[in-house]
Amino acid sequence: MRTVLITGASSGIGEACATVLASEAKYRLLLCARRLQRLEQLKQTIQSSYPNCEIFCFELDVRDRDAVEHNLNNLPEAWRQIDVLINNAGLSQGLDPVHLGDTGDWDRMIDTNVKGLLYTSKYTVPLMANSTNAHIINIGSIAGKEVYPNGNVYCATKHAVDALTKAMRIDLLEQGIRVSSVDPGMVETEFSEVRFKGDKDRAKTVYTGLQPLSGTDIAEIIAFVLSRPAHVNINDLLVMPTAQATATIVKRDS
Ligand code: NDP
Ligand code: 8X3
Repeated sequence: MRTVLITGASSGIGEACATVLASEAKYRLLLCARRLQRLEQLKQTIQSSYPNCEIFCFELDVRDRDAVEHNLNNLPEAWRQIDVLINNAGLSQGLDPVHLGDTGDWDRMIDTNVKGLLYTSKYTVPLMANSTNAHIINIGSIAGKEVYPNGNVYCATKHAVDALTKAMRIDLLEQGIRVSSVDPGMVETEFSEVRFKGDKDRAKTVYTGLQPLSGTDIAEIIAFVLSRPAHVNINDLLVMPTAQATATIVKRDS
């Protein structure tokens, strides 16, 4: 059994990762996010299908350095060795040109997508010391490979994730910790609702006339990356809907 820590497991890709990994009966799940109630509900749902799947949920805002340190240093005894970290917690806020951008949005994206990923990694790596099969998967994005109009700060945070994945692969080489990134294009989750601050209609238009990826599509790919033999590392995996050629060029049914 490998113990997996998933950040941002209360929704979308993180939630799907928990469900898919539980179905494989090879993983114990440590789930965190700010919405603890959603995590507890997910735990119940998963355990109603997979009663033997061990799950521990805790509330965590990855932007809070002290909370990340405290929670990871004070996990229950049975959960103090971690084999897999899925750095998934992240968000986009707003879609405006730089000179009109909201600085609060910028702070939330940088603090969550970059600093949150760093804090979680820093305090998880020591818990991987006794693992014989340690693996960190960072969730990047097509936005970490390209820059698109008004995507400025979100794209910058995902370019930073791309750089940090490469850096962590170098820094953690001696410890034998594999580091991969999985970089999706459009995935229909709560992502666009969060970007547009609850405007569900605007969020829906992002996916109108095409079939986006689902959280499960990404989770199945993550399960594949994790399932490679210990001597094989998938460094970087970019995955797009068939109807999406680049960040902005998509084919929609008319
Ligand atoms: P969702 O909005 O559905 O899920 C985001 C998750 O991140 C939620 O569980 C949320 O939990 C968590 N989260 C956000 N802020 C924090 C925080 N400060 N501390 C802890 N958890 C936090 O979106 P997705 O599933 O789509 O997003 C997951 C990842 O995938 C993100 O990194 C995103 O950038 C990336 N991505 C998404 C794509 C897409 O098209 N959807 C494409 C490419 C990459 P809670 O609110 O409970 O804290
Ligand atoms: C999310 C996908 O294209 O909105 O990372 O940046 S995109």
